[in-house]
Parts: sequence; C-alpha cells; structure tokens
Amino acid sequence: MTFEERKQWIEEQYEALIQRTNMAIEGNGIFYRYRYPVLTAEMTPPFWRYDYDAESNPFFMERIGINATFNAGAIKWEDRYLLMVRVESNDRKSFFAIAESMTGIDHFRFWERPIVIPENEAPETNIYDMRLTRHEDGWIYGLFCVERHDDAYPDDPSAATAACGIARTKNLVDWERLPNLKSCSQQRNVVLHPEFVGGRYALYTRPQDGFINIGSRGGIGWCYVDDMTNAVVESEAIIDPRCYHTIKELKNGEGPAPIKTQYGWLHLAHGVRNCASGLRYVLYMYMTALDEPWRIIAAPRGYFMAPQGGEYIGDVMNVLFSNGWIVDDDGTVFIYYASSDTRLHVATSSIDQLVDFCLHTPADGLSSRESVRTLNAYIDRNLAILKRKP
Ligand code: M1P
Repeated sequence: MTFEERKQWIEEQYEALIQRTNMAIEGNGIFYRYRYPVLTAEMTPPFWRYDYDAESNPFFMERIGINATFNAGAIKWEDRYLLMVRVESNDRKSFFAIAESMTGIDHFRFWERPIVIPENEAPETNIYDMRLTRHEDGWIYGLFCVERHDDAYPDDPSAATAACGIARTKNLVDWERLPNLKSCSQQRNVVLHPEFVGGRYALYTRPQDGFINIGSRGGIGWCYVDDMTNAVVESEAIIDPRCYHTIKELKNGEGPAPIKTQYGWLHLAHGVRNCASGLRYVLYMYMTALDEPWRIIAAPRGYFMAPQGGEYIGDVMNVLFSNGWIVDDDGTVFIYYASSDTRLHVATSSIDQLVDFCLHTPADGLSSRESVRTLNAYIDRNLAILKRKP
C-alpha cells in the first residue's frame, strides 16, 4: 500500500470504530452490559499515533503506539458525557485524555490533545486513575495516583512509591496543580467526597505499606482535610476493611465519588483476592448514611460485577476496575469500567435499581454455613410462591 492508501485505510478503520452503534445486552436485572467497549487503544486519534508527513514517514508507520485506554474518571458537562481516560502508550507511561460522547454509550471521540497536568514540587514518573469530583465549593477536583521510583532502594528498578496527586479546574481544560496529599502511608484510590462534612473536606483513602502490597494496612479509609491546597491526612479511620475469605480479602479501594440518593450514598469500589492465577479484581457496592457518609448502612454480598468473556483477557488479566460513573437527571446511571487494564466499557443501571440492589441483597454471612442458610430461606420463599395454587 502507498502512504496515501495506508493513511486512508487507517482513518476509515478509526471512523468505523467511533461511529459504531453500541447495544445493551439483557442481563441480571441490576445493570446492562454493552456489546462493544466504549474505548479501545484503536479509538485514539490516528494523528496521535502516525507521522502524517509523507517524507519523514513514507510507510505511514505508527510512531507513537498506544497500548491501552482504561480506568476513566467521568463527568456530565454541558449535556455531554466526558471521560478522563487513563491512556497508556507503548512506553508504559500513562497520561490523561478526555473523550466525549452525546450518548454516553458510544461514539466517544478524544479531544484533539491530551490534558496537561502541571507538575508540582515533586515531579512524578507516572500518573493515572483520576477520580473527578464536582465539589460544592465550586471546583472540579481530579485526584489521581502519582508514582515515582523509591530512591531508598537505588539498586532495585522496581521499587516505587504511590501517592495522591491533586489538581482542580473550572473548565476541564486548564488545571491548577495543588500539592500532593500528605500522608504517613503510601496512598492509591483516594477520592474526594462531593460535599463538606461538618464544614470540612472529606476523603476516602486507601493507605498501603508498599507500592503493590498493602502490608498491615489497607481497607477504605475516611479522613477530613481542612484545606485542599494543603491536604494532610491527620487521622484516618478504616470504614470498609479487608476481610478473610471475601472478594476483598487482599485489598480494596473506592471507585468514583459516591452518588447521593434519598436513601444514602451509593458507593462503587473494587475488591481484590489472590488465587492460583494471580490477583482477581471485581467491583462491589455499598451504601453509607446520608448524614454520616463514613457509616455503612448496606453491604450486599460478594461482587456487583466480575470479568466476563473477553473482559478476562488483557495486559493484567482478571481485572475489572472503575473510577467513573455519571447519573442523568432521569436517574440513569452510566458505569464506566475497564477490563484487564486494557479497554473501557459501559454498563447502565438506575438509581432505583442500584439502591434496591444495595438494600435488598443479603450481606455476606462470612461462612459456607451462612451462605446455605440464606440460600435456603430464598428457596423456601420462592417454592411457596411457585407452588401456590392460581
Ligand atoms: O492492575 C489492576 C489495578 O491495580 C491498581 O489498583 P490497586 O491499587 O487497588 O491494586 C492500580 O494500578 C489500577 O490502576 C489497576 O487497574
């Protein structure tokens, strides 16, 4: 193929992916999955990946390969669904780029350029997994993981540290970088609560001893912060701990900022357990009290979503992860989740369904004995209904 032929072919493939109509797949009554991912690496603009100069790139060769599009923050902005996507290029560095759609389920198109997050006094090597919070103080905050080499181990190139970076914006284009969250532990999956609580900012945290290993710490924490321009974790209470023989035995982390409903705050989180094939990441939900957003009032058993079919496969297998969701005025909830650190999907549900799921799904009984007892109670009720004479 000539330069022109290849260019045309690549652009046609790209447009076909962007124009593709997505379809809901009937499911479990709690949410709909969709037939196609909403964003894959191939849906990044060709002019990011290819040199368009026929002289310097006669083969129309890919120069800046994109490896993955995943773990996106989400926000509704002027009637459009915006995703703050973690884009990872072939060099393993992640960056943020916004993709927008009018439907929330398909036709996502990246803005022309990635988002430039200014650096602060401690430049990082890698940034990822932004949680967007429209705070009642009038700012939109982006909290994200900042990663750098741990220079305490100069001979170990894998030694790293994780902390929470903070930036804020009024228009999603210009970002003001604030100092990183100060904490005595490493932090990932930190999320800003959207309202003041007792007049203070509040954060969901995830303290960890090491970069990957949680060590003696972990669980979803809660802390207050007086000033987001100098955010310090002074004391941290674990509100949703890890637990033996559950989906969050090894670690867990808050997903997007919680959604306020008349019954309480809806939370989406990820839980991790170990198994012979490695770590397994699933999504789970819980609810907290409206006036005490740290107090759990409902914790449905097990997972809300786990990898299915092709979702199992990717760079980091057996992973579902979500850090973004959007609620429409009619109560529809768009849940953006990534599979296996590779691609981004949407699932749709509603506030009513998610509240019902949280309030009426039995809690984890924490033993096989209790699981069977709960199951038998359901079977008793259902058989009585089924055997009722018409
Ligand atoms: O690879 C799975 C996920 O691992 C990390 O999440 P956590 O800190 O909870 O283990 C993050 O790097 C996340 O981006 C990634 O999807």
